[in-house]
Amino acid sequence: MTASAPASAIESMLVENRVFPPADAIVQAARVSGMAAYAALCAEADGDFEGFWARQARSNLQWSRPFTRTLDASNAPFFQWFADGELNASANCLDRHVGTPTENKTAIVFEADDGALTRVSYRELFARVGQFANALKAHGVAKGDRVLIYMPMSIEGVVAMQACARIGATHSVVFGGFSAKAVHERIVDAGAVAVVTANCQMRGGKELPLKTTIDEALAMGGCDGVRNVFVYQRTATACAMRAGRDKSFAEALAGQSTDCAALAVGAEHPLFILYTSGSTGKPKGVQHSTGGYLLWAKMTMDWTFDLRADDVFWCTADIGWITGHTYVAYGPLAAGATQIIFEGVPTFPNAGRFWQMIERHRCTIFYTAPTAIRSLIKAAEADAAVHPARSDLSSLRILGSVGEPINPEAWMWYHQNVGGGRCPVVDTFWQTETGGHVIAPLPGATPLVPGSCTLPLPGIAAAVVDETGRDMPHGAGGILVIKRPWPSMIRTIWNDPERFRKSYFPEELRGYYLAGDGAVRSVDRGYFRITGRIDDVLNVSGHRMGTMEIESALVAKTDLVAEAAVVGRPDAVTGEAICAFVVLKRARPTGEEAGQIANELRNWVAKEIGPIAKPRDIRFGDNLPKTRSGKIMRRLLRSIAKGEAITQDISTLENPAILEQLSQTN
Ligand code: 6R9
Repeated sequence: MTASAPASAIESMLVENRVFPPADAIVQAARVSGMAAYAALCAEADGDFEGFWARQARSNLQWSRPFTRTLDASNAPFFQWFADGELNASANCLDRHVGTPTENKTAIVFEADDGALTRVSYRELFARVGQFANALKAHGVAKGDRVLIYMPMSIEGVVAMQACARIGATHSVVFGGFSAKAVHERIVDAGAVAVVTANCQMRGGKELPLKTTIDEALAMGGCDGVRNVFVYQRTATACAMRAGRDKSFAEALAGQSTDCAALAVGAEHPLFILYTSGSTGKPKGVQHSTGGYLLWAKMTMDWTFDLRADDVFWCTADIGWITGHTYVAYGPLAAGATQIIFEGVPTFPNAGRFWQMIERHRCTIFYTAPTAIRSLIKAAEADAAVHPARSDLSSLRILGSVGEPINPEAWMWYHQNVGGGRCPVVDTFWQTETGGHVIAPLPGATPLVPGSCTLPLPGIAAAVVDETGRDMPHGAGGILVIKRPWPSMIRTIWNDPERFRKSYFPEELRGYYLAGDGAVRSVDRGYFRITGRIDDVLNVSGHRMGTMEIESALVAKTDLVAEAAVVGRPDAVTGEAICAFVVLKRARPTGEEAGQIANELRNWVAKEIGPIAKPRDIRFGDNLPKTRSGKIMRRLLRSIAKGEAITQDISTLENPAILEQLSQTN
């Protein structure tokens, strides 16, 4: 762990003096109106922490049984919130709107890859979720069971998640880009009893199979617990169906009533497990609660996005990631919003797709990742026909960014070219583990500074500290922590409470939550700027990838690979790019042969983890730079990957000649 931010980041922080205060009209109409209102909420949370959260929980959620206790810290860091209260997450997303004027409102506008549209109202969604929930029950899925969901972006994917929540089953959604091996690992770790998948997903005009991946995963052994596989027929293309185990949606839903009473569960009941990358080779099953998680999903919709009844909200994240959980599957529904769900990719049929969709649906709140913005900037610069200026974006009122730091240049482009200079850009910092936004501006209050996620939301005790937990002065880089628990925080790592404690609450940090990122606060405003991960986690296109996971995948190719080390290097579009240094069991290849083997290894990693984990660069060496005690010197590899001269101290390096060899491109 390093406690210092890169000098360049601090420097640009100190010179960033563009400030964009919210326009008066926006402030006046906002839910949290002006900085005084923000400060008042912070003061309320500070002064009466439990009272603040209890009031929010009572006013934002419908409880089947009211809670009497707000926070139970007796078994810290295994905090419990609203523990004796009971509620149902799906009831809080659907039933609460049925019988109100919202029931006829469009809940989801689904735009398929080919542009076809499907709309469902809250009442229709309520019925579809009820029917799917009954089908799950009829197949023996019960409260506490785990259901693995491997679905395309679709109304059906959200229905599957909501149906699990409705009957108290815990879902674990796996992103459709993960391989059979990765799916298998998650099925086994979660102990899933059922899988919900589709024959395929449509992306960029192509059919990508999903069900075959599930078949492969289930054939790997250890999945005997999986009794049912529900298959959504996305297209007419047939897929193999195993009798007794596999059912099409049509078959499973036939004859099922659309009425399914939502099961009230304890507030701490695990709503879902979502696997994410950590510093070791094994992904972590981040476990979230029902009450605390949903509370923050709803509250941040209202606060960060200043949601209004007539908004058309669009979060482009896949339901396989946390952003797609909180800001597609739960938050917008809990808040009664109309949202857009998009099946395809931003570049099909052309790179103007997002802008055309904003125009088509009169989208008002648009939430996407810096990687997407940067790649669309590139595309717009190369081809004026896909520039946002070609679309009518006047419906937009708020823009959001998530997943990685947004560089000020991309922020400015987004603000000007997409937001027409009038829409606040909310740069939202959060993580799978935080459940929802933790550091983010409020659009009707916070003056914006490009490249900064600004200030913690009320109730979130974020701080920058040194390695012993002491506060760092503003302007000095350090470790990002959250000093007090909050309702939507991770509850544990599934099957591994010890890893949970060690990863997030290390002893030397005084019980603070360790985010795993570095941060620095500006001298003038105390604004946070995230300087990147301080552990062995990379952020590639906003997706978290563990370097150890990729290394394990590479060395699993035992006929070829002797040793591998993976580092990240900065990339203008994807944020970071994956670079692998590989020692083969045969002579170091060069030229064409090196290219061939590199491709073979890339495809291997795609099979082991998924295409998103494919290394961009692969360099072969006779060895890796190591200390005399045998430790790989990753900081040297990072310099080589960047193509920069090595200026670091190499006195402990055992084999200095290797640096020269690895620096040559091969
Ligand atoms: C929501 C999500 C979490 C990691 C996090 C950090 C990076 C996310 C960011 C950001 C700078 C932002 N990150 N949002 N860095 N500014 N606005 O992305 O969750 O996939 O778990 O990734 O992403 O490094 O630690 P997750």
